[in-house]
Amino acid sequence: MESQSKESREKIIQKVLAGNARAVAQLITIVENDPGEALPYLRQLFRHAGNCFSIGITGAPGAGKSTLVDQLAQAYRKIGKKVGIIAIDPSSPFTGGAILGDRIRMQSHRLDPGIFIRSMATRGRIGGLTRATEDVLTVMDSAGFEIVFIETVGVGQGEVEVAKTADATIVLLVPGMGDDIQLMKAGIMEIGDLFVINKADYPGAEKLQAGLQALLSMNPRSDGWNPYIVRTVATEGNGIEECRESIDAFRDFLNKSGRRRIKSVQLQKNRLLELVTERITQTLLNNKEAEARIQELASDIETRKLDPFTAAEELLDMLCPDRSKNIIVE
Ligand SMILES: Nc1nc2c(ncn2[C@@H]2O[C@H](COP(=O)(O)OP(=O)(O)O)[C@@H](O)[C@H]2O)c(=O)[nH]1
Ligand SMILES: [Mg+2]
Repeated sequence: MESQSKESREKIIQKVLAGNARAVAQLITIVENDPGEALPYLRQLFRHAGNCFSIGITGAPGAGKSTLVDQLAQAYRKIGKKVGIIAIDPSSPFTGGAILGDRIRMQSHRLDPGIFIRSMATRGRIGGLTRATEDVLTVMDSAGFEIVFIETVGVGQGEVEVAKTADATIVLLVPGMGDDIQLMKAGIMEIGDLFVINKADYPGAEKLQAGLQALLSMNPRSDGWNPYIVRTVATEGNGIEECRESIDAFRDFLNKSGRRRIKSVQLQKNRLLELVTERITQTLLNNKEAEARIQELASDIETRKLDPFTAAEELLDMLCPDRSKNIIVE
């Protein structure tokens, strides 16, 4: 039984590496539904990944993210790139998957094996979604998708987190939506490597661009990159080439300046620490004795018999009894 499942696992991995869309879809489903089962796949695929450039897109609902991503995907197809799209979907558990628009989108690309679209339901769990998105990226990356777009649902903190896992982040704005004020509030300014003013057919595009330009020049970035501002009418395909070139310019900047590696190491560090935290929590919760003790400790903390800081130390001692003898000493 064990060897048989190992064999079928190996088959799926080989198919993913060969870029087989069905196998990619199959594995992503495993990643979404059962992160534990996905692990042996991800372990193997990981070393084949690292070649794709990922682009997070954030902007208010209705700003035109999906339309823009579709256009950009076509633009990259034209220059022969394989493109993946991860659409983070605000769907409720009732629809359980893609919203109608995205389903239609997926169908329109179905005949092109060079485009792979996958939507992922948030179901209210942004934290886990960041992890799942990274894993899905690993799958698409190892399957040979060279450009992967991650379309988020909005501009909240969680979306910002998801967008930050990408190599580049596009912030999409629309004239006349009071976006200029929102920008400063949400801290969105700092995450945009490229600002796209979509629906430039609406009045106020120039004014928004000028305001944005002013804001950007008042807050120069420490890495030396000056974010481009591009105006698009995504529905018409206007400005799309310029947008793609701007993405490529940022990628060149990242590579030439060495920022790509620095950024990537930072991302891997965060990821590693998150994984360790998760594993520690799991290890404790999977142990009956520890779990019971956690319950007791929580109860004692609640009645103020014990403070949470001391309790945390006790749990760490349970995991690692010889802590004081180890290299990590406070
Ligand atoms: N007038 C105009 N409408 C656009 C433009 N881009 C997108 N739209 C429309 O805006 C609506 C929302 O677009 P969508 O891509 O679904 O937005 P998302 O929610 O950000 O993904 C759709 O009806 C699009 O056809 C544009 O540049 N100009
Ligand atoms: Mg959308």
